[in-house]
Amino acid sequence: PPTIYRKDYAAPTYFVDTVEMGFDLEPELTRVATRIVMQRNPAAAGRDIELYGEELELVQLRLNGKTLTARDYRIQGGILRIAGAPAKVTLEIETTTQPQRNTSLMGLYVSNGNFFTQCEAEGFRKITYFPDRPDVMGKYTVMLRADKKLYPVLLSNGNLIEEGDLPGGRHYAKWEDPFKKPSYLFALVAGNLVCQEEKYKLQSGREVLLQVWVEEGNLDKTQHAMDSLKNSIRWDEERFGLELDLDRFMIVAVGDFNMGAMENKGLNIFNTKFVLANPRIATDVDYANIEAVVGHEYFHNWTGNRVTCRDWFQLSLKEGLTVFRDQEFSADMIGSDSGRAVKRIDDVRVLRQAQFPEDAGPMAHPVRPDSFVEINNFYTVTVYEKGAEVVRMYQTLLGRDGFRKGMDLYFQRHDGQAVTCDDFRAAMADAGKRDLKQFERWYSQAGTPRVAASVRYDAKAKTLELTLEQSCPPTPGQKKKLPFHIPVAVGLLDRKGRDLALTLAGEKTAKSAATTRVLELTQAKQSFTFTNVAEKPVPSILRGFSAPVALEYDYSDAELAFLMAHDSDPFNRWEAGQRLATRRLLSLTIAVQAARQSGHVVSVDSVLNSLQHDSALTDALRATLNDASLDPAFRELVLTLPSETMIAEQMEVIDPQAIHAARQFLRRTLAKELSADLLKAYRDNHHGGAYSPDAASSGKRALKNVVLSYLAELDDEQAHTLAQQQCDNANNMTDRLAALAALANSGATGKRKALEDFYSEFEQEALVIDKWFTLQATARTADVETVRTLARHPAFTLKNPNRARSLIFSFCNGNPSAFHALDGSGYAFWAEQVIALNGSNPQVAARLARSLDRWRKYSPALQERMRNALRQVADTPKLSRDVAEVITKSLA
Ligand code: BAL
Ligand code: ZN
Repeated sequence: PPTIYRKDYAAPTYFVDTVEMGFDLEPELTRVATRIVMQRNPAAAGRDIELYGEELELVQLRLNGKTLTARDYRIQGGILRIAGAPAKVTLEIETTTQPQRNTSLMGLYVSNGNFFTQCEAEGFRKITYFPDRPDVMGKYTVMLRADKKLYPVLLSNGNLIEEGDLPGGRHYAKWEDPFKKPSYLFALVAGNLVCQEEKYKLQSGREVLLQVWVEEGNLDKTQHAMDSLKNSIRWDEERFGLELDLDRFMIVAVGDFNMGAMENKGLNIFNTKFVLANPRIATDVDYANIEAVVGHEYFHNWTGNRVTCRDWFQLSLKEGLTVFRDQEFSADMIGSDSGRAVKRIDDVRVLRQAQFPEDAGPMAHPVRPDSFVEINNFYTVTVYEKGAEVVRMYQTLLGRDGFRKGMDLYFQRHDGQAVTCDDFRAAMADAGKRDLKQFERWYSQAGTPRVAASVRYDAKAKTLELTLEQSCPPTPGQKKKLPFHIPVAVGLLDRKGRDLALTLAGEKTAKSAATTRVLELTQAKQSFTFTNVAEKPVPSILRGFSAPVALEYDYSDAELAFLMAHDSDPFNRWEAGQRLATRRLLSLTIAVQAARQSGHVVSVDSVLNSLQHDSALTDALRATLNDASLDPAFRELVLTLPSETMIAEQMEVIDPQAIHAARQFLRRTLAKELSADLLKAYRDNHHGGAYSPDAASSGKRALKNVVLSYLAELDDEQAHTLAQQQCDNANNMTDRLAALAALANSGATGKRKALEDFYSEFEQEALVIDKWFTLQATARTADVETVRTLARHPAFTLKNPNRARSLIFSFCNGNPSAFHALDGSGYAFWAEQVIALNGSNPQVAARLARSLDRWRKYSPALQERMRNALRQVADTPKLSRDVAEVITKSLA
């Protein structure tokens, strides 16, 4: 399949004014009649009309009233071209599609008997022939016709302008979207659905109708999504002055969905996972995710819909920006400073866990990619999460008010347009009167920059010189990197752990100088001198994670423990603990490897136990655990050791089993050493009473449940009893699931029964059964045979993306020591699943295909087995473009 390059961008040959569509909805064969009024782009005179179409039956094509025959157009490589058309054109196109047979979940498809669409990025071309590209925007009127009994609800974008009955038990609804939009924002829903609705008054006084549509039986799970929607509307008014521009805003939940949700204009379609919640079925994390995703899709109404992308290389223009907005929304909804910090740490954890590895692997790409084979493969953590970090850096550099001015200017300039990342950067630079030329490299260069920091204290001169040196490893197609423009937030702590007031050389000493300064690193190597530094301080660098870089600084264990105890910046306080734990985990991993190599007959544990005891980490964790002045949610984060994936990223050659053994050993050791403190923390944070998902309550539950997971490491009667009691008495899914996980990872006698009871109780709740599969796929005792057995369970199906993710993805990505079994059985299983998914749903298949993309980081023996599995997939006939791109790049 061909590669598409950003540099080849050409404006469309024709622009669209209006689009009228008529759908006769039938699951087997849906007829779509489309009338498009178009005008030639004056800059593209003499060029063909270009319409994209995939898997369509073309029934009829008329141009300005005249039926075209096969001689009047060409269809090649998914593009229908008409040469010699006049400047003003009305095209009438009749196509048919087969929604029931559409397992790709792109275009028009059927899920549980209802019709849904997904058009981003290039799904509209599976509905009709169309200039299906984001820089072609038109005004849509849509007529839906369907059987009234089977499909009583007919929805599309914008406003309902007409509805009524038709002969033969059918009915119709006509929708008109007052705003012009690109085709990727088109949507329709038809089916047997019910809604929770509310009138909501905007700040301007205008009243709008909000609806959350679900299948009957789920109406008791919509309140949180509705609340989140109202909060989102209010937040965007307050923080960015952006008002909902429609009279009606709808969210529809669907059980079969490739992504999390989709921001179709006025008709957001959501994966049920990000809509449905009540205490019985949803965890605290689910509640938080629903709020974030509802916010995210709503915020797209301005950042994405009103101002959209010129081409798909600019995807981060809307995604990075909208993720940043949803992160800020969630942080503001928590409200407290400590809550904001917890949210920040969570977001950075995701970035490091998923994006840093992507940046270091064969699929590494810039936030604004230069090329792709299949755009679906570029809905990545780099475009989304690193993109959000790039947007956050504007705010760090310009300040909150400066950033707002930049946003205002962006909308002033580009409302109603399809634009580029450069346009956004220009708005920020112009509004802030800043030179942001070099900042462009965050968009064009892939890879995670390293920043190495060192300090020199001059006691006599009372100065501290901080030297920052940046570099960026090579990535595919980019050998050499130029320096980035990096905001580095810095603080200095005195001996007592207090922040020093900071003055840079050349500045006048202010009485109340700031204690955190944002230094701008723009050169490969740069030094900054702080004056009036009375004693040698401990530096706190990259506060709040002010840039998406890997910071290297040679802290001693004592300094890290000191920062853990004192840093006023909660992010760096947490970070110090993570550094300390990583250090310990890496040395334990090496010890495991050494023990293995020396052919020790004794257990690995006894070798580790004989290592010199290092109490720095234990003492620091104990202090944090017992510090009641700290937010429980923050304490939970500190107590959570870096994941196996995070440790793997620190190793030259990844050894999944050694990492696992080391981490488990450390968890067990900590559980033993801290058992009394853990038990106390469990009791202090264990409350009965009604469930509420608010940040304070969920923080307590998080702390209690991480404590339970430590206690469960002891695998003794006390731990089993605690877990069993919590499992039996829980009044919410967070506590229930945490207890079940503790049991499942233990030798408790009640473990089998607890899993069976859970299944029978929630058999009808698909989202809970997903959790049941995930829990077992990631359990410590799980191996590939466990997962194969579960895959034969009657409730398992590869056809439903959530279910496939719950078992297969969870095992391949979330259980590294079992997945990377030395005999290669995990890889053989992976290949089977990728191949099976490739036939039904290429987009989901390609996601799974990425589980092996870091294969070169493993031992030669594992590499060989992974390469074989990759080749097996590569050699599969009829490989989709999606999977082929991932596999080709992995093997390159
Ligand atoms: N635009 C695709 C789904 C999302 O990012 O909201
Ligand atoms: Zn988005």
